[in-house]
Amino acid sequence: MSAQIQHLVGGEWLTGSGGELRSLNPARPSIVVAEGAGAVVSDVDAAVAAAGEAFAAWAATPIHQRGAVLLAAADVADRNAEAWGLELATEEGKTRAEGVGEVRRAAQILRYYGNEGDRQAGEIFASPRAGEQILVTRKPIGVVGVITPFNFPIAIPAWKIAPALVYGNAVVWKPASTVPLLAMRLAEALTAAGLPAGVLNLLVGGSAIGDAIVGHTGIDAITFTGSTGIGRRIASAAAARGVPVQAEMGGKNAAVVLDDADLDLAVEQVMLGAFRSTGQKCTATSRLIVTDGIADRFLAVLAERARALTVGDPTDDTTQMGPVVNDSAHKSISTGIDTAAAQGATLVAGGVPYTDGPLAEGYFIPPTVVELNGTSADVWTEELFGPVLAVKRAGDADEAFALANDSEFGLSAAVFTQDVTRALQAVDHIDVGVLHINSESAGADPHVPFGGAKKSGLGPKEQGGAAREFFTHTTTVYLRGGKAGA
Ligand code: UN1
Repeated sequence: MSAQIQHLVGGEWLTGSGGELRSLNPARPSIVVAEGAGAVVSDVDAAVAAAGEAFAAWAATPIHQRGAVLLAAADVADRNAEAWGLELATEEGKTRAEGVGEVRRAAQILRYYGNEGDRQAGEIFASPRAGEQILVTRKPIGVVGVITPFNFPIAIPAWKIAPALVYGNAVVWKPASTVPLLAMRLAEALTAAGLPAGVLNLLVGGSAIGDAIVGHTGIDAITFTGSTGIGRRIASAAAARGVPVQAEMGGKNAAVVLDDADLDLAVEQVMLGAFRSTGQKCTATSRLIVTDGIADRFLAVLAERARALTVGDPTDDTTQMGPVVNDSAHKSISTGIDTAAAQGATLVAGGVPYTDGPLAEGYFIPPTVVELNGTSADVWTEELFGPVLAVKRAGDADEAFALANDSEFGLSAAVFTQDVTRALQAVDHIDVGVLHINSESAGADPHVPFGGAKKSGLGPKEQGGAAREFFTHTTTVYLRGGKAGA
């Protein structure tokens, strides 16, 4: 039986009055995971009003108390990790193990921000005037619009909503309409943990709801993760209203494998980077640059591993890679592979659609590796957001680093070498927000900054101490005693 989609406004769970929404199981699209009516634009007014009303009392609540709510929500998420992880796999398509891991990761993020009160420390400056000190205090911004993607249906919302809340903001949240069930689970965890009514409002719906949030005069800041096209649209609408934006957008992340790399380690990590979560991560490895001395051996082993990957229903524990999220993703990725072939790319592995059996019924794409021999192809520049890896060879490390930078994006990269000099050159030369030396391009710890360089990101970074830059503003206080001449 499918779950009922509901919206959370002012502490009440409501049935929507908009168009019918359904999240389908991408491995078996005849199965409906959650269904119900979507939100309508007037719900945005109600949600923003509820958030505005709840804001003052929440902002005035001591940060340790706000954190205690997040800590309790982390416990709820951990207690439900197995059940919600299975739902996540069923709704989004990543494997059950990854789904359970993601729910636990959301709990870890909630816990990290739950302890934020203990880390708050301010700044005091010397004053050029006698009897005065200058201090800097932090305040919440107000009502934050949160717009999240399908690919981490609980972890990305947690890493936006947890800092928003702990710093005293109220939230109006629109998740991707492909993953409403997991959004409801996070909202449930927070309400069960005692979050006051109206502090978090959840509206499930399509782009009209997102646009209404972005354009609403009661929204004081917007945090977004998703495609570059939508991110730029949000950023320009927000700029017109003078509203700050934090946008995490596309990636075309390179793995660079140099001649001296440990081949087994590099193959294993490139496989994880390219194919875990079916390549549906903004941090996934979608480009591979391999230097000539190791290229033939590396590509032979990589092709063999890619072909041997067990693709199937994500709830089956032998499955290593599930489907992509929905029909339109399946179509656009398949078209991307066909275009690559038409533009002269050579198929190294995969690339041939499944035509019968359960893999043809679901939104499955084979793990695909294509090599570009001196050709330029869209698969090198455009994010397909699926299990497709485009390969180029390089004569030496300098050329390899230059190819890694050959993208308008700059989210993450991975470099495989055992030569510390080369590793340090990579740090200097590769222009990305997140660089992994000898590990895959995806992955992010909650206590360190996350976000991209170049066209991958806009505004302050996420996670760790960086999140405070976005979710608070400062008041600089010139503090003097009140007695004349004292
Ligand atoms: C990760 O690499 O584990 O949308 C997290 C995304 C990123 C998060 C990546 N914002 O894929």
